[in-house]
Amino acid sequence: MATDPKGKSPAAKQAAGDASQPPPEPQARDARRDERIARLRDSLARARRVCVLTGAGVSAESGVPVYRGNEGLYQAFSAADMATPEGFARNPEKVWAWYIDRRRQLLEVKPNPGHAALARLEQLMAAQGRAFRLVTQNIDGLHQAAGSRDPVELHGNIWKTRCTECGTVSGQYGEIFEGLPRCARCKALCRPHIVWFGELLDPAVWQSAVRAACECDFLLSVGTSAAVQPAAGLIHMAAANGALVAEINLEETANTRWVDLSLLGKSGEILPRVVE
Ligand code: BV8
Ligand code: ZN
Repeated sequence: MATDPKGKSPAAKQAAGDASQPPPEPQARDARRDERIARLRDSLARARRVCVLTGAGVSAESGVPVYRGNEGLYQAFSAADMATPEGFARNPEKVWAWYIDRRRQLLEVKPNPGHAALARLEQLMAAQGRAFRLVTQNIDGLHQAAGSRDPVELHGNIWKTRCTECGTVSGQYGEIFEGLPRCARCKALCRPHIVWFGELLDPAVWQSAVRAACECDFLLSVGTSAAVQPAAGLIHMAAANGALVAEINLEETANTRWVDLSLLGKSGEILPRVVE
């Protein structure tokens, strides 16, 4: 009898919502969703140490494009050209123009109820003396704009730049400029302070994410395809350390079949109902 990372039986898979079953009637579907939202709320209420991992999906309802899928950024732009050190070396003007464009778009958007619910959950848990850590793959800064204090930004932040020579990090929200930015200290070329493909994450940042995932007793994955390493590995680390794992995502991911609780839908609609 086939099992998966959590050693689940077919019956357990059924309970967690196995995709091979015909889709239930709308009412039945909503009833199942309500029941799952209640289970997620209860599990969160019982958890002592919570880690939330977010991806681009949590910002989608704010109008920020996700990366993959038909509407994804990587449909229109090649990650190899725009999100690798080699691409930047080949054509820094093109890469900066792309990031400045994305900055301009971000000036037009606001955090959505999903971001707000996670900020509220952080405050609620702090008030109850329970541990909470938000770890994000997003570079858009919308968690902070919603009031989340100090999320772990695994892949950097679009409003920051870094000197390619002396490594000085600078920049702040709202900065828009033409051409290539130069380092205030050594006048060398600056690059976006973002982790590109083929680049290691900042060791201190990664260490705090690993600690949050390995020490939590409940990990909630929200709006990520879990397609990018090492970030996606955090979900497995939490499971391997005995944590309950839940997922909120618009569509199925590689983890949907094994997590303890899967809620398919929009995080901006589901999270506010989970964090009341
Ligand atoms: C590294 C910054 C060591 C740029 C990003 C082969 C196998 C395994 C790994 C590798 C491999 N080859 C290379 C690797 C390593 C590579 C990797 O994982 N590649 C993948 C693609 C296979 N990883 C790296 O390179 C990392 N570094 O490993 O260093 C090393 C060194 C050398 C060689 C090997 C290893 C660095 C990774 C960081 C790259 N930088 N972004 C920028 O943003 O411009 S990653 C990029 O993808 C984003 O940061 C993003 O966060 C990340 C993950 O994407 P998601 O956030 O999940 O977004 P996605 O669009 O995929 O999914 C959104 C989901 O939301 C969807 O499922 C959708 O259904 C859902 N959704 C949509 N709307 C909603 C919603 N959900 C809820 N509500 C909604 N409303
Ligand atoms: Zn410098």
